[in-house]
Amino acid sequence: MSYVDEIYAKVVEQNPGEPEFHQAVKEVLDSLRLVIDANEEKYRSVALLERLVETERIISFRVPWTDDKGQVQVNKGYRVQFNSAIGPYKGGLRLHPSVNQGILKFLGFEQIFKNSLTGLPIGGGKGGSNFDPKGKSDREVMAFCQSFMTELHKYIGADEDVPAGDIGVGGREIGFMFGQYKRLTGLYEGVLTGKGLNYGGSLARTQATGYGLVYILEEMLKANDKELAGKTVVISGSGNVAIYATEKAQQLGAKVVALSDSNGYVYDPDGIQLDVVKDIKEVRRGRIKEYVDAVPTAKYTEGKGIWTIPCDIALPCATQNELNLDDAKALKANGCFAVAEGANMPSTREATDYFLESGMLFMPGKAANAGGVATSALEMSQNSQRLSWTFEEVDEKLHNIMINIFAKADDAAKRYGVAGNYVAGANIAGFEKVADAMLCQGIV
Ligand code: NDP
Ligand code: 2IT
Repeated sequence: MSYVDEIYAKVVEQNPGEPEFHQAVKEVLDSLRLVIDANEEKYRSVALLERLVETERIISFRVPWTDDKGQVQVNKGYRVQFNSAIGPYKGGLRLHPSVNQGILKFLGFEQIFKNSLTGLPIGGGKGGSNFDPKGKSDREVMAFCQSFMTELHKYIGADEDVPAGDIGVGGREIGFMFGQYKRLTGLYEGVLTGKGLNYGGSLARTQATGYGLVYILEEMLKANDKELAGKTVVISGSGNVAIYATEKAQQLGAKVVALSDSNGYVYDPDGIQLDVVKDIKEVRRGRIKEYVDAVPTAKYTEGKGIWTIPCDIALPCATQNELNLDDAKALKANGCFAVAEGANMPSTREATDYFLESGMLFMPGKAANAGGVATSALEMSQNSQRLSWTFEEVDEKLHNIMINIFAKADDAAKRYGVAGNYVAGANIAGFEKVADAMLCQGIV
């Protein structure tokens, strides 16, 4: 059995009941086959792959908090510290009822390669809780965040592990967590990113993931003699990533015609009015179906089905495995020619394979959504310097980082004879730096 197949079999056997983690490992290992076969002896002798797929540490803890009725509630909290070969652990916190250890391991594993691709000194981590922020009062969210941080603060720090936002964690939650960290430790340091602008946050961090996604999409289109202006775009989700992907796509002359949430999707053939969406989602924390109250010419459909809307470009920006093989076929049949993933692993393996085999342009999440964590690393730099850069400075750095990520993925794919396969290219380029650092640092 090849080294890759051996390791994958072990991962499945030793991590039961964690299908998303298996899926993420399989996708990465499959595309590293050529690199690993070429270095098999070297890697085997130091158990490089065995170490790569094993978390350095997982912290798992209870999070008790009191709801508005005075009832005590208990959630599960986690921090997965996956790999620190190239820098302190870095990655978001997810608050969603679906969160479990396997999902956080898949996200932490992806984060290792994504963070490496940014070119910045950040290792891979992820955390979160099965707490559901939906329908909770601000006080309940604060009570949860304070309790979560009361345990988590023992394991994080500006040079150790720097969490940030992800699904269900935005500026409000980061604020509550930062306040509690400061109160418990007495330290005013860059221990979290995505902070508010008046207490150490970075300009352009809010926009970064969505903007970065569109910047790398532009690079992929340019390299394939296509352009974004005038194209019709469908974007799933209507959270942080989806909103700012819409904003940048619109600024660059594309027409975004659909957005969704976990209940359903809106189709606006005249082009989504983003101020309406921002008011619903960022101000009122409402549902996407409210869009049609403000724009009656748009249509709301309950349930899944967003990928049946005809478009040139699709940007899945909601959650893992939201786009399956049937969706991929529907996109292609309707003329879609490019897909870039704002979310982490939104396409199933079958959908990804279909995109590649049918000749569509496809940019995987670990390259396409890396602008968020890259800008988090820029926030860390500003915190260390005790300086703030302008929006334009940060945005320009972000833009260059995305251009570089495209170049790295493109180059690695070409070096290994799979030109245009940016899945392989991103995995290989991300892996090379981490593997090299692990080899240099000995058996740790
Ligand atoms: P938000 O919480 O701001 O928004 C998430 C959006 O996705 C909401 O519209 C939500 O709908 C929808 N969604 C979430 N879970 C599901 C589900 N199980 N089924 C259907 N829809 C769902 O999160 P973000 O925008 O920050 O994150 C979106 C994706 O991008 C995630 O995969 C995240 O890991 C990834 N990402 C985020 C980064 C960031 O900087 N924020 C950076 C890189 C990647 P509803 O409100 O109904 O739940
Ligand atoms: O998936 C991700 O890259 C994020 N949620 C952002 C992580 C970060 O540290 O900014």
